[in-house]
Amino acid sequence: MSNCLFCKIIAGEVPATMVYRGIDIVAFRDIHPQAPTHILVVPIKHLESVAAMQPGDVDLVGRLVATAKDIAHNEGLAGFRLVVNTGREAGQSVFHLHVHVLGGRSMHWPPG
Ligand code: DGP
Repeated sequence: MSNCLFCKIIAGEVPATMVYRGIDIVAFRDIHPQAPTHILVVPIKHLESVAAMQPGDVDLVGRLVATAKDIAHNEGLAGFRLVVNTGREAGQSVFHLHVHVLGGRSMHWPPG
């Protein structure tokens, strides 16, 4: 998508600190980290959100979670939180599906 920030990061048109680049998934550090480790795991395919998932996307979305787990391990996180904001009301601000990997501090529940 020509007007999507994360598509531009994936294409190298907007700089980001990449931590992983696979065939169909990338991961880069969040520009406004909410924890000592805050990484976004993103499919290369433009998919707006979980709400836009089709049956054919189930494998890809499952592998986003698996990649998030591997990244948390590589970052040395003892515990971590995965967040997928879906829709504006839930706090989604970039409409290209992404999994937040947050760790390196104590987390509270419920989230704000
Ligand atoms: P969400 O609010 O769930 O849609 O998360 C979007 C995240 O994207 C938010 O935590 C901040 C991050 N972000 C926004 N703009 C940029 C950018 O230009 N570069 C990077 N690396 N992250 C960004």
